[in-house]
Amino acid sequence: MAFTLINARPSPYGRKVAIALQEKGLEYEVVYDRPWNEGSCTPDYSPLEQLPILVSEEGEKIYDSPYILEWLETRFPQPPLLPEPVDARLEARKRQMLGERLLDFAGLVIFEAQRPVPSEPWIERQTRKIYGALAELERIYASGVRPGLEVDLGDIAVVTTLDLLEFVVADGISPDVEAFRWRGIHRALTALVEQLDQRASFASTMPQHMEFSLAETVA
Ligand SMILES: N[C@@H](CCC(=O)N[C@@H](CS)C(=O)NCC(=O)O)C(=O)O
Repeated sequence: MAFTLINARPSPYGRKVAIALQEKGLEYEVVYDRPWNEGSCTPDYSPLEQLPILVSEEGEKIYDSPYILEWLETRFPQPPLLPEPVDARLEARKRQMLGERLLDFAGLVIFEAQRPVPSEPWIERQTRKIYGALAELERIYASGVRPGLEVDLGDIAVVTTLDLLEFVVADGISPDVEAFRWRGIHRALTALVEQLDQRASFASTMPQHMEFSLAETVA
């Protein structure tokens, strides 16, 4: 079965899906779109008007990255990206949730910074959550609870988010936000990223530059 993944080159949400597809040995082609700009094809595929969207060979349109990951895990359980035992499964899900919410809060800060007059209290509020999520993920990974799988959905969500925090600053999408820094500060997270980014599914899907204007979306 060949899938089509509608994605944007820098998107950490789409990267999670691409990694899961590769880990499961599923064939896919990528169509790149700019969901923020006029002429985007994204609204044709999702009422939520957001990437990523996975289109099956039969034409089923699957959207929202946590749901796409759930869909893939349910339809293609082998090789598993979640451990079978209930406690380990919930633990991996917790890391996935923390990685995904961390990304959401970073997104709020990035978009707020694009506004003509950013709200400092709003940025401070989201920044506290970013520090909190990073500290909690560091605590979890440093405690060595990671289960037997080589990679799981928790790892995928956490590593794609951490890479994105660096990428948005390096690519000029975001100002240099102190709260986005984690490499060398959180040692367990640094070791995790250094290890997994060498894996083929991660190395081949690193975020890449794409021309678009976020400022236009909030002006
Ligand atoms: N909860 C969604 C968020 C996806 C998301 O924010 N995608 C961005 C591209 S990276 C997008 O399509 N933004 C357009 C918009 O929100 O209008 C998911 O996990 O798939």
